[in-house]
Amino acid sequence: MRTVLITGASSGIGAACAETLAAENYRLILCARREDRLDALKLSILRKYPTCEIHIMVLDVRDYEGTSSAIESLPEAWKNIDILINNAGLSQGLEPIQDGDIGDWDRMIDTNVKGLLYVTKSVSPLLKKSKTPHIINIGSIAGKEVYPNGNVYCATKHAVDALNKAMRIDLLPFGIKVTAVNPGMVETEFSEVRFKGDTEKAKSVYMGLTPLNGFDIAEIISFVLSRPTHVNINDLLVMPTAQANGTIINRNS
Ligand code: NDP
Ligand code: 8X3
Repeated sequence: MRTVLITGASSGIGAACAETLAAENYRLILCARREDRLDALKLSILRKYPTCEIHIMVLDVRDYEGTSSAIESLPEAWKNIDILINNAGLSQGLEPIQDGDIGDWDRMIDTNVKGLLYVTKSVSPLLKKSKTPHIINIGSIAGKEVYPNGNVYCATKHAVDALNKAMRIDLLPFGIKVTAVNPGMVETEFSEVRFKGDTEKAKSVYMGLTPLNGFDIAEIISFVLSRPTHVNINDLLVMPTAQANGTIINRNS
């Protein structure tokens, strides 16, 4: 039975990964800041899969001390982590650079880049002990292209793209697989967070098309994790059929 640590498990892609991997008999360490959400997710997974083993870890990935000590002080039975899904992330605002908000920039850089590094540094010593170690980094089409007003969010996801490649080099001697899964538009709480609770604006992002949902991404991650030991999927870009690239979208589909 493999143990997977998922950051950003309280919502969207992370929560869908938790449910999908529970169905496949993985042991789950679920991390996020919102404890009530993690508790509710744990209960709902246990209702469906009563034998699933779940450990909840409340953490803010921007806090290196908190993150590293939470991982160091995991109960012994939960230290055998095989898989890390670096999924926690967010976008804040959608303005041109000259009008950008410094607080928004800091939150994106601190979460998407520094947070991902802090978690990876803290979990790597445990992954090195696994027979099937694997890191999955959730990047984005925003890490492959830059779109208008996406500036800092795109920069953070380009950094994830670079770190994904860097991890594959640095962790090669330890046999740790490293995969980037880069989605296009996925309907989650992402746009609500980007537009700071403006649900109407968030909904309009997905108007006239069928976006991906969290389970579309979770199923792909499950496939990536199911490859034999000698096979690694390095980098994967997945879009809704109605989305050609970062900006060209068919809203009559
Ligand atoms: P959601 O907003 O639904 O989920 C984001 C998750 O990240 C939440 O569980 C949130 O938990 C967690 N999170 C945010 N900040 C922190 C923090 N400081 N510490 C710990 N956890 C944090 O969005 P998605 O599921 O869509 O996003 C997941 C990932 O997918 C992100 O990296 C995003 O950039 C990426 N992505 C999303 C796309 C989309 O269109 N939705 C497309 C491409 C990539 P909590 O608030 O409880 O801490
Ligand atoms: C999230 C999707 O299109 O806003 O990474 O970049 S997008």
